[in-house]
Amino acid sequence: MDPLDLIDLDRYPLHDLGSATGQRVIEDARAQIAAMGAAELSGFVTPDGVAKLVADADALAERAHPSGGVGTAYLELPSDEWPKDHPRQTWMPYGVRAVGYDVIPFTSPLRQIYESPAVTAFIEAVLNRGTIYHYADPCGALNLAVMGEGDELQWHFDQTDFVVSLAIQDAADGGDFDVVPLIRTADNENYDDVARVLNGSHPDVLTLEMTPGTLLIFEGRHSIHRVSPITGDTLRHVGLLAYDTKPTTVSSELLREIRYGRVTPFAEPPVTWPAA
Ligand SMILES: O=C(O)CCC(=O)C(=O)O
Ligand SMILES: [Fe+2]
Repeated sequence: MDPLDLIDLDRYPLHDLGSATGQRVIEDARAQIAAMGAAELSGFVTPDGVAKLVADADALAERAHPSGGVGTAYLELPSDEWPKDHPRQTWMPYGVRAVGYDVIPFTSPLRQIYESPAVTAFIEAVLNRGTIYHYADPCGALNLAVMGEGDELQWHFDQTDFVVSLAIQDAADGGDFDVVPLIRTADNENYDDVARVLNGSHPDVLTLEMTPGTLLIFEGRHSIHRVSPITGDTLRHVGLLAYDTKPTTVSSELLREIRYGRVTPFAEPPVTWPAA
């Protein structure tokens, strides 16, 4: 299968980025990122493509490793120097299940989209910050994030410059992607505003639609965001496509252990699950 068959090439001509439509799509996405730190590309995957991604995600869900507990918005252990009520000391619950790249079969349409050179070239063109590479971590390069009843992701800033996510299936209730765009800069943490987000009183929280088939190119380092708590039986499925501006970046063993429940990746995606 050609993964471009899953993409709406009339709206997003990945096979011909030099065309007028291709150039306009890139310009629009860049303008969205400049204005709000995120480009939300709805209908990137066709309805037929989404149906294939949903079937694949439902089959892959049993391979997901659950992790959960509490975390801060800064994804690190706070120093004791911060007062107890400071955003750096504010702990919030999270729960998510992750299917790692090493267990996603070669035939998976999500994997094929991620590995498509045309998809990488498109994201690279939108970001306009030089060459990007697939993240070199054997577990972290591509994830299917599966979230069900009770799962959520706490308010946080990402530690990478950008994240690309592909919305596959919505939860019945909750599971919204909430964001306060560009709330901090490299030189101004803006803790007062962050505190308002964490205590629920910030007036400018945006909820991004993320209808299935949407590709979101998101600069999460300066835009605080969360996935709201999920209720109901329908799983929320999101593909997380990781890239880096360097070709060799990998995750720490600690992160792998927590997120995937293993430090050593599978050499090849297992054919059956549990792996023999
Ligand atoms: O699941 C999502 O939509 C966002 C995930 C996210 O924020 C992250 O992995 O850092
Ligand atoms: Fe994030």
